Amino acid sequence: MNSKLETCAADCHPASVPDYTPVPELRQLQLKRLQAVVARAWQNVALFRSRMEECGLAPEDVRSLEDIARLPFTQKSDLRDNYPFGLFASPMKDVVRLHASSGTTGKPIVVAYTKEDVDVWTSVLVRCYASCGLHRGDIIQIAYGYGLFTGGLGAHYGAEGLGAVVVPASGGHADRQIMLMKDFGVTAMCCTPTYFLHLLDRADELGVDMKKLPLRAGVFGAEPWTESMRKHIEERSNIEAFDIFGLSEIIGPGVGCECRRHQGLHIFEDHFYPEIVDPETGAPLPDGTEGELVLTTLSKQAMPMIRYRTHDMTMILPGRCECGRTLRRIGRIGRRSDDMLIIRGVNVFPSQVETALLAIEGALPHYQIVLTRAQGLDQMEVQVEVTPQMFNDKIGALQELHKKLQGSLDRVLGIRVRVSLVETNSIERSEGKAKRVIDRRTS
Ligand code: DLL
Repeated sequence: MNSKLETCAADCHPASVPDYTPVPELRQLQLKRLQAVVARAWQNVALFRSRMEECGLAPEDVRSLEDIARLPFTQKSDLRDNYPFGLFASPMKDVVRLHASSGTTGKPIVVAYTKEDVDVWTSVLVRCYASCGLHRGDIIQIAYGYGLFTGGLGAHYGAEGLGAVVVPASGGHADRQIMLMKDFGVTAMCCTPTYFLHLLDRADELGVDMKKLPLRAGVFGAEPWTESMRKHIEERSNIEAFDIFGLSEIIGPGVGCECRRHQGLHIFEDHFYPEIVDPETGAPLPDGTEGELVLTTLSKQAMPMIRYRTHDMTMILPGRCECGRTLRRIGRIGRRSDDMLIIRGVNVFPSQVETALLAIEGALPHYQIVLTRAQGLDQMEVQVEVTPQMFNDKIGALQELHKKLQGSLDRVLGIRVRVSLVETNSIERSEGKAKRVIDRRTS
């Protein structure tokens, strides 16, 4: 645990009480809410009703939590196909907010909230902050983007709900972010882990020592990051770094969050029901087995999601957390079932590359994967930034580093990829989610 956090009374916010609900009571609540949300979706969402009918099911058929496995899945394509408002279960007069996720191609996906949905969203974020040991009096800077992306406003409402002082910085403008952190005595930072890395680099250039600032916690999410990255961040800033998870389709940030034990992310199960399924067959998988996370919103009004296929690969961790929360935990999300690269017949995930690189001293956690195709064969190049000292050193040191990185990547990936060492700051920095893969294959 980080010494700067020792002084705060963790979990002091009354909103975190539901985190400790006895399991039988929690399961009863989940069943009641599941039955209600299925009935609501059946009555108001044509797509869901027809899918249920195709399976020969009616809402009354949900008699136990296990019955959830009989319900049809919802996919991202369902949101696209019903763009913009086709999956709403509330009349427009009850909707108070729309968000949208950019999507890589074509139209974005749209999500809606009633006033009650926004209140639930705020309440789960308050519980996230409380589980990170934050409370009233903390000064929380939100550097997730504000706007259609759920990160900024979600984190903002939660921090206000906690009673903290909110600095709504939004994304970008690194120098100004650092100035605010310093001048306002910011104690917690919310942004993507890669953006925080960028701030660390920029602070170094500006001669600001993050370790000396009052900053003591980071609530980082919206993209995969590894334990090695956490170590790197914590060592350079002397903060405690927490992983927060969420997705627009379900609510935004705040579906789950780490507590101070850092042994997985607690899912706020009274509002979001997690299942793990085989990504190929959709069959349920037992706790402790990795598969695709499927989530059902238990209390969402405006846009309920029943068995939504997230494509995020993780597992439900068996056993209880030492923190005393009764909420089940998922493992950190390292990869998505749809971001797998197949390089000359071998499956490669970008997160494996990060693990391999950060195992080696001298490489910075700024990297990019460039895919090309030559004579019908896929080629993968990993570009890695190295510390300025390395570039100034004798050529032998660079060759040595190259050899170590190559060896580490060979071991972790199981195939040979090209490694290129590049100068600090030559890989484009992102203000939000990092773009790790540049695909230059033409067909
Ligand atoms: O990224 C919501 C969010 C904002 C979460 C701020 C945390 C903090 P979307 O843009 O809809 O929503 O993207 C959701 O991002 O399915 C995961 O693939 C990925 N993701 C989100 N959090 C994490 C995390 C927001 N902690 C998609 N670790 C999800 C790994 C994450 N991946």
